[in-house]
Amino acid sequence: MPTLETILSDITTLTVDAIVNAANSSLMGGGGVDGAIHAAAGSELLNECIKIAHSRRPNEPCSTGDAVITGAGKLPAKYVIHTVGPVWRGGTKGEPELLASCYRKSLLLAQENGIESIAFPNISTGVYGYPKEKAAEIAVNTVRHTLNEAPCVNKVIFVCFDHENFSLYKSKM
Ligand code: AR6
Repeated sequence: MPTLETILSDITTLTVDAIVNAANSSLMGGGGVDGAIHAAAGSELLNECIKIAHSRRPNEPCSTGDAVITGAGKLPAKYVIHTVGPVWRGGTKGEPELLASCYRKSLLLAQENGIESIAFPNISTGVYGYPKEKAAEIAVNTVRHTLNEAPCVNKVIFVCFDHENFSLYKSKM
């Protein structure tokens, strides 16, 4: 059985096969966890993102709910999986399905790449304004449901950066 863990930490410090980035559709970096990951990984990561962006749709290299994978530059992880969460617009614009898709597609990409351990941030709960409790429920349920399609993955870590998310995840595990 794969293990699911919740920790309070900075995701850039983790030695796991893959960390997930809460990116935006440009893949060119930004603030929050995206900014922290690019700052710690260095220019190699941005260069890989630029290459992917150039090979895809020019105005939206990664659509909301989708995910792409790169190396991890100077980070201790081996890979970064970049996924684009939905901006919260009240909950009736497909946000729950799009957020679930981020977790699901990230795990399927992990499986394709032989990744055994993966760490997720609390996607969309920062700048994108997704209510934290609703987001935590989707994260935990989607990961639980998708793991049987990703048998290679034996460890999933939910990395919280604030105490509110940390206690929400603890209560859902
Ligand atoms: N480690 C773990 N979690 C973190 C870290 C970190 N170092 N830093 C922040 N968080 P956000 P979003 C948490 O805003 O809401 C970017 O500009 C943070 O506390 O990073 O998906 C992108 O480029 C929050 O719980 O991502 C996009 O434009 C969670 O990570 C946009 O923000 C997500 O917050 C994406 O918005």
